[in-house]
Amino acid sequence: KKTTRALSTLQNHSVPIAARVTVSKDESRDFMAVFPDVVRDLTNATKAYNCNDAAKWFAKALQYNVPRGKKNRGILTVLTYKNLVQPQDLTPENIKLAQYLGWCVEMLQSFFIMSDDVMDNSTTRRGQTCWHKVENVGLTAINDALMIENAIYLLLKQHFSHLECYVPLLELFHEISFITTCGQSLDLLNSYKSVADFTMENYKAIVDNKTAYYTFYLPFAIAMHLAGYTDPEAFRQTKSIVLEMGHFFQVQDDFLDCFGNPEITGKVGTDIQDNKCSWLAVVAMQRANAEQKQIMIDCYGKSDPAKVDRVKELYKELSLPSTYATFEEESYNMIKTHIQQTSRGVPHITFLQILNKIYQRDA
Ligand code: DMA
Ligand code: MG
Ligand code: MG
Ligand code: MG
Repeated sequence: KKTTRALSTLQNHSVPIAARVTVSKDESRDFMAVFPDVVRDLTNATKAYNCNDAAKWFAKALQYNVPRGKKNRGILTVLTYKNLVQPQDLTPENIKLAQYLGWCVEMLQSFFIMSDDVMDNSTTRRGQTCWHKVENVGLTAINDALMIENAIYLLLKQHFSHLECYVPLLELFHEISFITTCGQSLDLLNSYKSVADFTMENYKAIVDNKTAYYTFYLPFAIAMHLAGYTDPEAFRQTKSIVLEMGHFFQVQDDFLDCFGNPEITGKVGTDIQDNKCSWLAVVAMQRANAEQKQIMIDCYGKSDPAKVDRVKELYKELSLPSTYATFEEESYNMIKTHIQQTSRGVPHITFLQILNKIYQRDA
């Protein structure tokens, strides 16, 4: 069995060799250039099952749902891989493998957001109509999401089954998908509770599971496997840092749901209407006096636009935007300190690049 060799000295954390790679327009363009190959592989596979009409429809669903976002998770996979291997291992073949893995992560993301938009009753995503709201799609979106999810395993088999990392990759995709669905379950179950019962403890369980694992741990861990990492301690240290980043990332998502600009985020928020246990709602309830708590109880989780506005007003009265700014800065500093304390595995610069990319994001 072949393996794409890792630089063994990096495993005990010495000088990062190829770590000067940054997120550039080129990186994004190179990544995008592989997408037509992905669509071709998958439509050919669909046709091979004698499903020609399905192949055509699937190509449409892939084009509409997979490549339109920021592609952070896919590009993160490629960048991390590039940072982990020796320059001589950065062959076109190995880079292409990392890009394929990146597209597998993007497909997982598409599967989750297509399903999430049905469950959250959202209307826009990535600056376009949500797939299930597109004419002649509707609940077909559920099957399309399942096709995209399961197509990940066709790609993995086709391109990775000859490598030693194949089984660890399969296990990671499966395990992290399961964790994410557990998080989505907690997210939905909490939204059936009264806002008065939201707690920061529950919030943490929701966001770590629904977001942090698949957004940050999955890209790092699969890149480490592709680069030949096997030291469990390196995976453990990576996980503890990237889960903190993921938590921070979802707090940002919750803030942007209410206070972001839909022109920039590409989506219109629904957390207040959906009675979500969001960071803003939890902090508001912690801060509110009896009268303000009553406003939350009366207005939160209702679709009436006047009630939604009242909640937003209350968030401002409670100075949540400035609390958020402070939280963001403190989290940034705390994660940075934590990164500096790690001794094994991924070079610090890789984590710092990603942290700097998400710090003060507006989309
Ligand atoms: C994000 O939750 C989690 C997943 C698994 C998509 P969310 O509903 O806050 O996401 P968004 O704001 O993108 O709809
Ligand atoms: Mg959701
Ligand atoms: Mg949502
Ligand atoms: Mg959100």
